[in-house]
Amino acid sequence: MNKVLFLIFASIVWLASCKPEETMPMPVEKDFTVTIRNKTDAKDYFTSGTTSLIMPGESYSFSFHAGKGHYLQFGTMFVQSNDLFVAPSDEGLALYNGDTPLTGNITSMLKLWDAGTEVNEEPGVGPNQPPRQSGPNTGMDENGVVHEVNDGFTYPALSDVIQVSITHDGGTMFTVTLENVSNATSLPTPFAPGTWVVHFSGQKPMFADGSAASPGLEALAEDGDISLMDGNLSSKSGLMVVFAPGAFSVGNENSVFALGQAADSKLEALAEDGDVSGYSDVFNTPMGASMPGPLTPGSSYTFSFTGTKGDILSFALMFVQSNDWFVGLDGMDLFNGDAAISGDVTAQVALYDAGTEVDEYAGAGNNQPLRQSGPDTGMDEQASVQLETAAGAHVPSVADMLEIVIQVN
Ligand SMILES: [Ca+2]
Ligand SMILES: [Ca+2]
Ligand SMILES: [Ca+2]
Repeated sequence: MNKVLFLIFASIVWLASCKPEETMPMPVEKDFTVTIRNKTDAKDYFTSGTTSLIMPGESYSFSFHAGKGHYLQFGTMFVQSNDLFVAPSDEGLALYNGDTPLTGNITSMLKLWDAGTEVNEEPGVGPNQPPRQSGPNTGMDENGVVHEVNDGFTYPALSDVIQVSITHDGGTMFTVTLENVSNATSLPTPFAPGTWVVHFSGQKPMFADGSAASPGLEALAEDGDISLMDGNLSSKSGLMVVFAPGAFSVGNENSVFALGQAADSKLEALAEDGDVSGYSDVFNTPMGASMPGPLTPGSSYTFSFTGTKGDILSFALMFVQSNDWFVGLDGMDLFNGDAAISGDVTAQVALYDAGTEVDEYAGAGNNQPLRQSGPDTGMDEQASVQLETAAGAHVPSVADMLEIVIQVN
């Protein structure tokens, strides 16, 4: 063997001896952080709507959902006037007295208000009143404040021109009926299109006694033009979206919840009352806060963990304006091959019903956390964990409520 061949041979032997042995692969392990942000806007009022023109002899009804702590305000123009309108007191009507819903004839709770925006003329005669004026916003400016009418003119008793009643239709539903009974008086008058709003204690959503009228109230009270008032109320109305502290699991199974199976007691407490005390891995303190608290509009929860290739991530957090709904992630793979998952994973998350408490209208049910008398209050449902597919049109989609991002650290 010549020297060159020997060197080649020796190299091959050496290379062969260096072939790595079969060893266990290093586990692929990463540190992750999940951020759950409530991307909704806060709402001032629960819901709002409009009423139609009501001619003498006609009536108009509207319905809405409301729970304990909700109030009703509404207003409609007394058309044979310059700027008078019929409404309850500026703080609205409490829809519950303790556990008892407001029902029956509520006409005596209404007042005839003067918006203070246009100088009053004799009712039914004035040339700047809608049936006779040349156009909207015609008449002498008053530059006053909203007050009960006391202009020296004679008006029929309010109960002789309008009758208003409210029924509680069961559950959280109410219906209000406005009836124009002014035909039998000396001053038959239409009632113009108006607005209504379901709001909270202490709010004055349409006007304040003793304060100048808003432009929206001026148009409602002078011309029955509700476009401004309705736009303002509807833009501020809606379901306040809040989530409670949640729990998560990382490993080879979802140990937070099991789709299609009855909830255990720790999931029941999480889903009905936002109580995560049954879980060891929880997230409960909004970013920037020093104490555990709810996930209100604009705030975020975050939690971190170490994941190994093959692990799945799950979590659940209560949708507070419900009886037993939660938003959950059901076992998302943390790795794709050896690559750790990162980015926006909101599309993997869904709304679930824990199946432990019968559902009421979201945001109004009196057995939901903001209104119930205590934890674990409400009718037993005895169902399994299911996707919630009939939440109601007023409940935003998960993608419109939350942004969920996973980062690899
Ligand atoms: Ca006028
Ligand atoms: Ca339920
Ligand atoms: Ca409950």
